[in-house]
Amino acid sequence: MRVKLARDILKANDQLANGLRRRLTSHGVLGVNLIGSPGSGKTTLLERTIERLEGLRVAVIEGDIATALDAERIERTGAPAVQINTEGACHLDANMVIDAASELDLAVLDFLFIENVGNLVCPAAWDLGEDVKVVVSSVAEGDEKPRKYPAVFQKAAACVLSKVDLLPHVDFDIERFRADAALLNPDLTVLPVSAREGTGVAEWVAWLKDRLTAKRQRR
Ligand SMILES: Nc1nc2c(ncn2[C@@H]2O[C@H](COP(=O)(O)OP(=O)(O)OP(=O)(O)O)[C@@H](O)[C@H]2O)c(=O)[nH]1
Ligand SMILES: [Mg+2]
Repeated sequence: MRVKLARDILKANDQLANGLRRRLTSHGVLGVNLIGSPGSGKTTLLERTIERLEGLRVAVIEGDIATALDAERIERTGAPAVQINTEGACHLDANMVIDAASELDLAVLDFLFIENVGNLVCPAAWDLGEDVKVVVSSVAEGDEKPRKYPAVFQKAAACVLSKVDLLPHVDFDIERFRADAALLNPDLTVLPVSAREGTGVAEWVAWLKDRLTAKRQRR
C-alpha cells in the first residue's frame, strides 16, 4: 500500500513536470536541474555561469531547506532568482518549481536553472520539468561518488566535477571517477571545473549553449 502511494505521488509529479517542460519548450527555454551534495559548489558555479552567459537571459530557482542566502547571491549577479524553502524536505518537486516559476516571465528567458536542495539521493527521483539534470560533484567529496550514488549519475546528462583547483590537496583519481561514471552512463559528459579559478567554465558554458541550440532546432 505504501509503495503504491509513493508511485501515485511520483506519477502526479511527473504529469506536472511534463506540463512545465512543454511550457519551457514553447518559449525555447532550456531548463537545467543542478543536483549535488551540500557545498559541492552549485551556487558558485551558477554565479560564474551567469557572468559567462552575458547577453543571454537567465533566471534561477533556488531550493534550500531554509534561508534566502543563495537567491540573494544570484540576485547580486543581476539575474532574477526565486527562493524556495522546503522547510525540511530533502528535494524539490515539480509543484514547488511551477509555483516559483509563476514569479518569472518564461517568455523572455534562454535558460532556467534550478538549484536543487543539497543532496545526491532524493533529487535524483524527482522530475522538475527540466530538460537536463546536471550533477555537481566536487573533488573534495572523493572519487567513489558515482559508485555510491549511481542513480543521479545515471540520470544526468552532464557531471560538473567541481573544485578541481583542490586536486593537489586531496586524494582523487580523476580517471577512476571518469571510468566509473562512464560505466553507469556512457552518454554522461564529465566537465572538470574550478569556479574559483575559472578553469573549465568556458567548456561548461559551451556545453550549455550547445544544448540550448539543439533544443531549439528540435522544435
Ligand atoms: N576551492 C574551491 N572552492 C569552491 C569552488 N566552488 C565553490 N567553492 C567553495 O565551496 C563552498 C560551497 O560553495 P557553494 O557554491 O555555496 O555550494 P552549494 O553547492 O551551492 O552549497 P548548498 O547550496 O549549501 O548545497 C564555498 O565556500 C565556496 O567558496 C571552487 O571551484 N574551488
Ligand atoms: Mg547553494
